[in-house]
Amino acid sequence: MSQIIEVKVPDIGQDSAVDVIEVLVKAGDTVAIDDPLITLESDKASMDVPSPYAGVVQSIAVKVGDQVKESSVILSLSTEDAVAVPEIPAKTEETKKTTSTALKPAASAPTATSAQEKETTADELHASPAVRRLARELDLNLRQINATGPKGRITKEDVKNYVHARMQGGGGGGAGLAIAPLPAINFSQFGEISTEPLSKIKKLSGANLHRNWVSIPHVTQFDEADITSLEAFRQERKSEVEKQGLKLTPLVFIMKAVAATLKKMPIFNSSLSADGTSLVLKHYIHLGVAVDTPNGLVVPVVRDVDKKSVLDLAAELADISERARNKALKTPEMQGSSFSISSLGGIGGTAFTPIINAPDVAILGVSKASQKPVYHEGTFVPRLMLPLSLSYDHRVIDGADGARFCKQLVEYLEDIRYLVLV
Ligand code: CAO
Repeated sequence: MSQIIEVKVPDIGQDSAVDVIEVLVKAGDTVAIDDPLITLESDKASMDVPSPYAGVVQSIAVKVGDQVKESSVILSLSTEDAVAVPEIPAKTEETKKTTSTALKPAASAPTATSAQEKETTADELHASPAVRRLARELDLNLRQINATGPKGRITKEDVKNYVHARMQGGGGGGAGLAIAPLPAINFSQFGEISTEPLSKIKKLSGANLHRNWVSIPHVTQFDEADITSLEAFRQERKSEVEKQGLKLTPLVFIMKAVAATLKKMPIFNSSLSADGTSLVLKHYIHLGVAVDTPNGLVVPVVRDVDKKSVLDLAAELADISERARNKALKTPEMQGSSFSISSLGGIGGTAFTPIINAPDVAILGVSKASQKPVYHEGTFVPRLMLPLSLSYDHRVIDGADGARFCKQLVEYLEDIRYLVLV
């Protein structure tokens, strides 16, 4: 008959509370006797607490950051035959500071484990015995794994992320390139540190950005557009548009001008086929617009930009950026872009090199417009100049076309009346 049993912290060889630094199981997991449940850490050592029973985890009573002592409840387990095994001591990983009296040694840890742990400890890597075991089973070198746990500790999640990145062709080795992996460094040796996990968005976009950066030969073309008259028009219309609850920023005009330029130069609105032998030209203009959110960068897509008015675009931009920041975008809303724009113009900067949002073949970076002296008919006149940075895939687009695209875009921005002719 099954029964519910509370699993408690065993004798850890000290009276003071220690930190829970990793919870290795979740409700619903099936565990065998001796499977590690949580990892504890004192000032001097870390240790896994193994399961004294086989069963299914019902609920977890601790979380990372909690402090526990001997007899604190860790979790409840439903077991079929709750034959109590003699208390299994926590398995210790000695750290640099460990003294012989610190914590109870790992009675059941095999000698090979201890030898391996000593070797990596000497290299200042921090990982629980369970994580070390997992890395050994997968034949991974802990030194290549990025540590995100407290005090520079490599967690089980770090090992999983590393394997995931390797399977996608990224990770420590650099997408099949002969690049030396970054060493794992224990930064606490240089001063106080704290560690925060990356947000889910950052982990996802990071992997994509890395892939795009190393796999696409980027060239960035810089240019600037005189938007003095565009800005005068925008200021003129701004308050009236605001009465309709809309915000008229330079970006919506830039989107229209980009759409018109893409119509003239459709190669910028294409994707390279998967085998790299042909171009897929898109007969729609869907623009990905990078939005800065507290959780990281997201790129929602504004569809059919060429068919929408500036006011439609202002409304849609406000809606998607608001929903992006509230994590309310649906996955299809972030798919299908044919070209992207990353605007840092509301923040500042004079130029930057945006990373292409594959499978697009180009992305436009927009920086902050500023007043500059421009030489005109024998004299310097103040003009509002908008810096543009176009990154393109050099496998698809030649340098001359990169320069032509910018020239055309500048022409549209300098006299937006042309946009009505497109
Ligand atoms: N030059 C000068 N001023 C500019 C400008 C530019 N290029 N672009 C915007 N501004 C002004 C706007 O007019 C507005 O001022 P007013 O209220 O006085 O008109 C102010 O800057 C703020 O604009 P905004 O940023 O709120 O609006 P936007 O339409 O320009 O941009 C959005 C919307 C969602 C793109 C933006 O908020 C954003 O998230 N940008 C960051 C994108 C990003 O992170 N890119 C990097 C990706 S790579 O890591």
